[in-house]
Amino acid sequence: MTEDYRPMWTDLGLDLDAHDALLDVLGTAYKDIYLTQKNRPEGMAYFDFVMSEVHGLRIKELMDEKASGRKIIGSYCVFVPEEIALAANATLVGLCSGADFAMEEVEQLLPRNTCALIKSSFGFKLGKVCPYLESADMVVGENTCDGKKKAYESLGNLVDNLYVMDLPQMKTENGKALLKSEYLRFMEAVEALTGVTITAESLKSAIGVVNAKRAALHRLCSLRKADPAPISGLDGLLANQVFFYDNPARFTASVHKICDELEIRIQEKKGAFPEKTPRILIAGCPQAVPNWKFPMIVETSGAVIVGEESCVGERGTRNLTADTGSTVDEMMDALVDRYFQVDCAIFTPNDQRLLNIQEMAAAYKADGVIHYGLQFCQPYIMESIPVEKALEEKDIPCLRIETDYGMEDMGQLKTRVEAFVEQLR
Ligand code: BJ8
Repeated sequence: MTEDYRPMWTDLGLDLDAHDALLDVLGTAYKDIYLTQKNRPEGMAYFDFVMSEVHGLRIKELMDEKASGRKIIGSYCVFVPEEIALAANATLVGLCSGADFAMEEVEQLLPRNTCALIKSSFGFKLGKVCPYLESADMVVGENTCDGKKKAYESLGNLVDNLYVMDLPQMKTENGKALLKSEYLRFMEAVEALTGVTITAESLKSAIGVVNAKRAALHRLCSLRKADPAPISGLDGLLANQVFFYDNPARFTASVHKICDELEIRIQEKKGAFPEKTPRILIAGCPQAVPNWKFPMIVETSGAVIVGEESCVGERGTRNLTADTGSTVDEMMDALVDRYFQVDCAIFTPNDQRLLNIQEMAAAYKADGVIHYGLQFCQPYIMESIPVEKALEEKDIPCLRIETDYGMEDMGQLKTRVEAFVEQLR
């Protein structure tokens, strides 16, 4: 890190010893997993820098924003619209949930058979190691899966600024009406928090900013369709992870910069892996920072990941919001239309997700799909069976795996992935 941020972390109430230990593990993992990759695009240096400063400079920026009167809103789900936060002069950040921490304390509040992502969000709070959570003026929980829904009841006892958003479970007109009323309620809560009234102008501009961010990732995704893949899956995932933390305009510019470089690499047939390397699409649960375990296994087993059907990936960024509305209400409808298309497995039925996976597998010329399920995640594990069937119909091999954030199953996973990759050759 470029500076001594310890006074800032102390002010935020972090446990400095625990936080040092976390940064130590994170730094080593990043070095071992990311910096040992070969043939990386030069533009990844920006993302390396962001990661090295993810608890440092970026937090300092957020603290400076707070000092100037801006509010910070933390979120655990892609259903929380960043556009509404930005339109009210607030900043939305993703909250840490990608590593095990303080598990003994966590398991006093949550059953052991809770998914790693939920346990992690509690661990970062109980261990006092997430500066994003501690700097947030509002923490948004959402009624998605049962695990999260019930966990927020307990999280409400740990944070005093939890706001819970209800979400539909069915893609019906009633479901859409619920989403709209919840987005309007969220808008009011954000306005109350910031003291800023959202106007047609501010909402339009916010939609533009978030659309630009997503469009930059669309460009990156489409470049990953090339063979040889110009960028590794690990690096592609990293860009998708940084999406949740970085300053939006800077993120957009940095992604375009790397895309310019990738276009040249494609022309020169320069890849992160050789041409004809088996291509894998990952589908399933989100992989939040610093959950790099599974892509690392895949990409050290002779395959390259060319896309992520995940909320930290295409499910989260797939659609843009129409920016043709001229009133706040019209634009809120446009936001509802956009977010209502997110094909999270909490919806029933969720056939569109199967079609999206089939389409993605074809578009990315994937030789196989690996369905990534976090242990105890009922919605995605249940859906992995229809996903496998839908892929069978298209003659696309599918491997379903279940894992967590621990390292105990690394050997077993590697053996299964290697066998799968061998089958794709
Ligand atoms: S829109 S995927 S970010 S809810 S892994 S906590 S589903 S038991 S994360 Fe998600 Fe929003 Fe849906 Fe996306 Fe539950 Fe499963 Fe755990 Fe999960």
